[in-house]
Amino acid sequence: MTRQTTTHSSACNLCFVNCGINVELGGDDGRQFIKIRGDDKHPTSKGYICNKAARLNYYQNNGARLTTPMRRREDGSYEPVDWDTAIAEVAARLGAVKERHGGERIFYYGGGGQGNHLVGASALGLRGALGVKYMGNAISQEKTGLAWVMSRMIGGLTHPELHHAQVAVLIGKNPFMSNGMDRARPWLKDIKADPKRTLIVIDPRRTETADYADIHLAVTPGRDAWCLAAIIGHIVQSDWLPHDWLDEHTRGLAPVVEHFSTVPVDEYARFAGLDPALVRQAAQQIGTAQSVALEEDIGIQMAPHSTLVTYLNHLVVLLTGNYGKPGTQGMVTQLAHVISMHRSRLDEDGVDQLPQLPVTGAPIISGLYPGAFLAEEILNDHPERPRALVIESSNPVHSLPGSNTLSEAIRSLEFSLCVDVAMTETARACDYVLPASTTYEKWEATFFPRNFPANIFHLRKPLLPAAPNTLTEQEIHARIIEAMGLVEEGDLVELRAAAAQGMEAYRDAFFGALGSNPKIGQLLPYFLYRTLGPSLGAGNESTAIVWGLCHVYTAQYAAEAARAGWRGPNAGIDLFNALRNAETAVVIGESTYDESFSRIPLPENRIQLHIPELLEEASVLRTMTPLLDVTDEYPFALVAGARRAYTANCAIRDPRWAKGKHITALTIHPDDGEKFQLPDGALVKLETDMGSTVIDLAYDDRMQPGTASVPNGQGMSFTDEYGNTLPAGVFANTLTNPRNRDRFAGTPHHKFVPARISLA
Ligand SMILES: Nc1nc2c(c(=O)[nH]1)N[C@H]1C(S)=C(S)[C@@H](COP(=O)(O)OP(=O)(O)OC[C@H]3O[C@@H](n4cnc5c(=O)[nH]c(N)nc54)[C@H](O)[C@@H]3O)O[C@H]1N2
Ligand SMILES: Nc1nc2c(c(=O)[nH]1)N[C@H]1C(S)=C(S)[C@@H](COP(=O)(O)OP(=O)(O)OC[C@H]3O[C@@H](n4cnc5c(=O)[nH]c(N)nc54)[C@H](O)[C@@H]3O)O[C@H]1N2
Ligand code: SF4
Ligand SMILES: [Mo]
Repeated sequence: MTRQTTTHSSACNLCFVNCGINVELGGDDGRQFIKIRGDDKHPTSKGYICNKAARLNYYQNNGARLTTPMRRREDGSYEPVDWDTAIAEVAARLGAVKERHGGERIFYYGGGGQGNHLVGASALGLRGALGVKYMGNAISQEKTGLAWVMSRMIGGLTHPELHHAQVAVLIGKNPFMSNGMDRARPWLKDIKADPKRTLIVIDPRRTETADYADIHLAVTPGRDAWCLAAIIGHIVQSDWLPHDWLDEHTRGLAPVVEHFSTVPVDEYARFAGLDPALVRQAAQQIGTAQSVALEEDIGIQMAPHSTLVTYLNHLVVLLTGNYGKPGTQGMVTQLAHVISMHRSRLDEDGVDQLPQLPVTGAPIISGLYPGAFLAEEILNDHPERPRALVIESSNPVHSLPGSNTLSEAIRSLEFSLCVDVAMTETARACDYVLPASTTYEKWEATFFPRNFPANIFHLRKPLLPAAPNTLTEQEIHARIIEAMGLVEEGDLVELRAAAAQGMEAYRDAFFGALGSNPKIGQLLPYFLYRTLGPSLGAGNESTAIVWGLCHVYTAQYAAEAARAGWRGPNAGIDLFNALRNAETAVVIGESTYDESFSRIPLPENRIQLHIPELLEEASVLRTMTPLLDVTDEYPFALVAGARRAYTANCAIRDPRWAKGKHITALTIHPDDGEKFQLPDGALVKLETDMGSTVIDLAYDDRMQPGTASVPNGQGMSFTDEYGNTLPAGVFANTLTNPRNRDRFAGTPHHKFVPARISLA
C-alpha cells in the first residue's frame, strides 16, 4: 500500500547556495523523498535547483545511517552503547583531559556542512564548557585567505553582484557544475545572450562555464598570480583608474600604483601561458566597464599563491572603483557569520601579527586554525600539543590533506569524539561516535546567505521526526554540559519562569542575567536552549538560538533591519517569529550602497589598498619562478578534487546516487593519452609523493595538456543492503600532502598535486 504523499518546504543541503525546495514525502514509511522541486517562493533561488537536489533521498535515506552511540574497543572495533552511558563517559573523559591539561588542549573541528549550521552555533556552549581555545573547520581549508584579505582591505564581507554587472569575472570557479551562486545556469545563459554584458573566465580547463564566456583565459595551473598582475599592470599603465573616487574612498594607492606601473605585462601574460593580446583585452574590458563583479573560488583558493591571488583579485576590482555601486559589490549584513572578519594586529610596518597554534605556529585567521596543520600539531611530544579533539558534522579524515596521517594522529590522542549521521572515515578514528538526527529531521539553517542589498535567512522546519535513537546536536551538547556538572537546576529556574510569561519578559530577564551572571555568557546557547527552548513547544527547542541571533542582528544592524520591516523595541522578537512561521527564506535586512562605505571599520572608513606583506609577495613574481611545477618524475598537475555533476563533498555516501558515465574517473587530455601511452578507459596507477591508487582513466578534451583531474568527495566506504562494499572512486586526500599549502593562510594546494600516471 502506498501512503498519501505530503509536500513540505525546505532547502537543499548539497552546496552553500541552499536553494529552496519542495519535498514530496511518501513511500511505505512516509519518510521517502519521492519528488523534489525548486521552491518558486524562495526569494533568491526562485524555483531553481540543479540536478543534485533531485537525489537528496540518498542523503536522508541510506544504508550508512548511524542509529546508536558507538564506543571504540581496544582492538579498534566498535560496540554500541546506550545514550546515558555514552554521555556519561564522554563527559568524564573530556572533563579528565580538561583537568589534566587544560581546556586549551581540547581542539574542536567542524560545526556544520553545506546545510546545517545550528550545530556550530550551539557548539559555542560546548566549547565554553570545555574551555576550548582552538577551532577549525572546512572554511579554514579554503576561505581564510579570502577572509584575511577582505578584513584587511574592507573590514567586512562583500557580495559580488554578478547578476547585475556589465562585466563578470569568474576565477577558479566553475558554477555550471559547482553552482556556488544563485541560479547559476540561468545566469550563464542570460549573460551569454546579452551583447552588452561580458563574462571573463580564468580557468586552465575549458570548463562547461567557459562555454558561456566572452573571454576565456586558459591560464597555466598555479600561475594565476602572473595573469592577475598582468591585468592590473595593463589597467594601471593605461591609467584607467578613477582618481577622484580612489582619493575619496581609499588609502595606500601610491605603493600599489608604483608596483604595477613597472610590471612587464606581456612577459607575465606569456609566463601564465596566455596570449598577451587576450590578457590586455580582458584588462581593457575590466578597466573601462560601468560595473565589474568578480567571484573567485577554490580553483585559486586551493592553488599555489592562493592568498596573493585573492589580494590581486581584490585590487583588480577596487582599483577600478568597482565597489559600493550597482553591479559591483556591497558589504553584506548576516544574521550570523559562517566566517567572522579577522581582527588584525598590525605592527609598525603594517604587517599583521597573526595568532598561531602553539606547536606548529600555524596561522590563525578569523579565529580558525588551518586543518592542514592538525596532524602535525598533534603528532609530537610538545607539552602544548592537543590532547583531545571534538569533531562535529565534518569528515576531516576524508576532507583534509594527508588522510592517513590525520587518522593516525586522531588515534594517538587521549580522547576523541565524533558527532555525525554516518560511521565516517573520521568516526572510525575516534573513541566515541554519537549519532545525530539528519538535517531534515530537525530545525536547521545555514549562515551562508551573502546577498546585497537585501539579505535573507532561511530557518527550516523539520520534514520528518528524528530517526529512533538519534538526537540533535543541541541536545547532545546540553547533556554533555549537564553531565560535566557545570549547571544546576537552580541556574535555570528564573529564566524558565520568565519564558513562561512570554518573549518580552524573557528578553528583559535574559539580557539582565547575561550582564550579571558570567556562566550565562560562557554557555550562552545552552541557556537559551534549556530555558527559552521549552516554551517554544516540543521539538522547537533548538530554534531558541535563532531567537538570540535575531536580537543581536536587529541591534547591530538596526537601520538595515528596519528597512526590511524589523524595527522598534520588539524588532528581534518580530524577526524571530517571522522566520519561524515563514514557509521559506525571509528578508532580514536591506542595505544601502552608502553603508558599504560607512560600515568600513578601517581608518577613515576607507578601503585599504596596500597590504604590505602581500605586495611584497607580488614582487617575488618578477623572478618568474612558479611555486610548484611539474617534473619528469611527476609530469601531471593533478586537480585533487573537481566538482562534477554528482559530487557533494562528503554529504552522500551511497555511490549509487550518481548517474552517468565516468563519474569517478581520472581525466586527462587525449594528447597526453597518446604521449604517455595511456588509452581511454584504461585502468591506471595514479601516484603522488604521498601514495598511489588504481583508477579508471577517461579522456576529456576540455582538460589542458599536462593536467589531470579526479572528482572531489569520492572513495567513501559504503556497504549496500546485501553487505557488499561498493566501489566509490578515489579517496583523493590519501594522495595529498598537507605540507603543500599556502604560506599565509595554510590552505592546501589541492589544485596542483604533482602526479604520475602509468598503466596499472
Ligand atoms: N557538484 C558539486 N558542487 C559543489 C560542491 C560539490 O562537492 N559538488 N561543493 C561545494 C563547495 S564546498 C565548494 S567550496 C564549491 C567549489 O566550487 P568550484 O571552485 O567552482 O569547484 P572546483 O571544481 O573544485 O574548482 C573550480 C575550477 O578551478 C579550476 N582550477 C584548477 N586549477 C586552477 C588554477 O590553478 N587556476 C585557476 N584559475 N583555476 C583552476 C578547475 O579547472 C575548476 O574548473 O563548490 C560547491 N558546489
Ligand atoms: N582533496 C580535496 N579535499 C577537499 C576538497 C577538494 O576539492 N579536494 N574540497 C574541500 C572543501 S571546499 C570542503 S568545503 C570540504 C568539506 O569537507 P567536510 O566539512 O568534511 O565535508 P562535509 O561534506 O561538509 O561533511 C559533512 C559531514 O557531516 C555529516 N552530516 C551530514 N548531515 C549532518 C547533520 O545534520 N549533523 C551532523 N552532526 N553531521 C551531519 C556527513 O555525514 C559528513 O560526514 O572538503 C574539502 N576537501
Ligand atoms: S545549486 Fe546547490 S543548493 Fe541548489 S540545488 Fe544544486 S546543490 Fe542544491
Ligand atoms: Mo567548500
